[in-house]
Amino acid sequence: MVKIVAIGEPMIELNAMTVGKLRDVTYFEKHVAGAELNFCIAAKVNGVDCSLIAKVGDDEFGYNVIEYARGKGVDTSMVKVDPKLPTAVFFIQRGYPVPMRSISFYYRKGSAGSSLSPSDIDVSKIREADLVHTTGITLAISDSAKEAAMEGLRNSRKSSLDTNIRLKLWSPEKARETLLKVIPEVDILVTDPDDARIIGNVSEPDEAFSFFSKMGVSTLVYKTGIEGTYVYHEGEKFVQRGYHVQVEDPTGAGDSLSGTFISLLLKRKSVDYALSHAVASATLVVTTRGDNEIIPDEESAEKFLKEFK
Ligand code: KDG
Repeated sequence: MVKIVAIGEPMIELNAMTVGKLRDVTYFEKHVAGAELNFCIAAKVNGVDCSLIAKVGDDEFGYNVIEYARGKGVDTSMVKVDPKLPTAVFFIQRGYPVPMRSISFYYRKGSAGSSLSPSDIDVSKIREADLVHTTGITLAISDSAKEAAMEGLRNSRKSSLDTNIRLKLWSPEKARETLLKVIPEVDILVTDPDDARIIGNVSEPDEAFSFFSKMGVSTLVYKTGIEGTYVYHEGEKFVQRGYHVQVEDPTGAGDSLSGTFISLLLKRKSVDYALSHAVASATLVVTTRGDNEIIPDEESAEKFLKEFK
């Protein structure tokens, strides 16, 4: 069976039940999230084994993360429990100031997850995996987490990185400087026009591919939202348009897209098949609160695609 290892911080998400300013929200709904865990769940739903390398606190939220991830079939044997530091939490403000968009507010400084370091990386497990995945979030949360991610990428047989630049975690300059160093280690790059502008001052899909392929990226997944997702792979270009649906909360959609696409590609499905399923998955994720509960398996994605033709 195909096997992925993902490196990054899982968190507890407290999602506003109502739209508007967070200060006016009374009720929050708890979910388990974090970009790399979302990716792992998308992989597992699509029939690919995924192990998460991470740290959580010795607290209720830490055990919540572990039990939830396990329940979704993610291998948590490399998730360590830190005796002193807390599990990170973030809140989601929805629909304000831009309708149908969400904003994350992090409570993660000094968290167990951000204390991840190269000593938490089991290199033998990394070498056994078909693919190692991480994101710009792990590169941003601390120097030790960045080094851990680098250790994983350097020792991988194949790797993927979602740039996922979160400007609450680092400046555009720091993001650019770091990603320019890390991207040459990566085989599959997932990014979007906002991030590509920060990294290489490029935004058009072909221009972005030309920029990143010169850095050694062999496959580019370029998400432009409803306009479409572009994939450049083995000398060919593929496009899948997005679908208009009612947006509840877009958080996590990008992770379900990349997790689904990369897993199906590793399962040797065609690019068209993997991409259409990835966009179906991301489309469903935006219709709900929570980052990963609604991710469809292959059969359900097929039903979606039949209906939306
Ligand atoms: O991509 C979704 C993530 O942004 C969300 O789950 C929280 O990992 C997270 C982060 O750092 O923003």
